[in-house]
Amino acid sequence: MAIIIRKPAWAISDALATPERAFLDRRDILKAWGLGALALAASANLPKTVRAATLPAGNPALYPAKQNAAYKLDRSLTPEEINSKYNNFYEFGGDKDIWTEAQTLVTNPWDIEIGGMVEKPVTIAFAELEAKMPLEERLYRHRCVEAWSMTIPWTGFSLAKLVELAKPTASAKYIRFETFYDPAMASGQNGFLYTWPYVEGVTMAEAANELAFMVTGAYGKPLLNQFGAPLRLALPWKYGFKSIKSIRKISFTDKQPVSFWEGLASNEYGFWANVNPDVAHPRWSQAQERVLHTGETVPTLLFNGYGEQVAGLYAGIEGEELYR
Ligand SMILES: Nc1nc2c(c(=O)[nH]1)N[C@H]1C(S)=C(S)[C@@H](COP(=O)(O)O)O[C@H]1N2
Ligand SMILES: [Mo]
Repeated sequence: MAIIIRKPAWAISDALATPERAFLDRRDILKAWGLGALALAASANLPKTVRAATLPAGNPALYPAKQNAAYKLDRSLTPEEINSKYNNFYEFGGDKDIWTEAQTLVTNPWDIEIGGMVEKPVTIAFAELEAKMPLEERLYRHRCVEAWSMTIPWTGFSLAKLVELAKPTASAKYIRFETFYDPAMASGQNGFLYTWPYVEGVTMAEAANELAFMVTGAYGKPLLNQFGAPLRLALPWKYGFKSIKSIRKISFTDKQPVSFWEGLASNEYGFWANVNPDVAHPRWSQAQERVLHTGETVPTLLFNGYGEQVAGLYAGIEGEELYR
């Protein structure tokens, strides 16, 4: 079987996309190659739509949740029809139209492990978490590092509430989030180019900021698979890749997590990834963005327009690495 290496337009520089240089000398990649090849062979026998008919994880009776009027937008919402068919979810492929592939994601049952530096590690069923948390709707902007943007009515609860539930110890400095790893379910996890699972992280101070939002729904309904069901993050002042989808594990740690894209190309995708129009990506300008549903090109704003809420988080931390 031919193995197709698909280089995402934005993700990897030409130099890094050369397997010999960047990947083949890394033991974990070699390991992933071995596992990936086996999983690829196995998944070739599966009909593509076989898993689509499972129950969704979210409880429709909890949606729509009451809108929190503190989170307003200066532009119109991106229609669900457009947003739900233009996604980044590399577990299902590197194209924007992976929403069909994402229907193989099984989200019920779905357990979330909360551990690391906490008083007591717990595994909680998504349904229990969703029922326990005070759900609200917020209108948020989303700015992808690829210089397109959209606006979404998310439903969820603040990350701070989850921290309260988890009871981290005083030594915790970061939260590390991890997506599922299941190459038989997610076609994109069969490749050897990426180091799965997808990982992201924030500092405890960022997690305590009211804007940091755990998302369980969108457009007044439980999350669709392609949006990262059943639970994802939304960090609207950061580039979109920080907003990790389909979270399985949440761990508290004193080590700065190395996130998925940072591990692949740290010169292009850093840990902080705060939106800043004045700091160009190594391969393109970040000064402007294309609004997905109107096609307009508009100026990008510092912290994606959320500076009032988040600029204080970075007082005393200097340098361009905050913005890539
Ligand atoms: N697990 C996982 N989370 C992810 C991604 C991904 O590929 N896998 N892509 C990120 C990127 S680059 C963006 S822009 C947003 C896209 O979210 P959307 O498809 O809901 O617009 O999800 C982010 N979270
Ligand atoms: Mo993105």
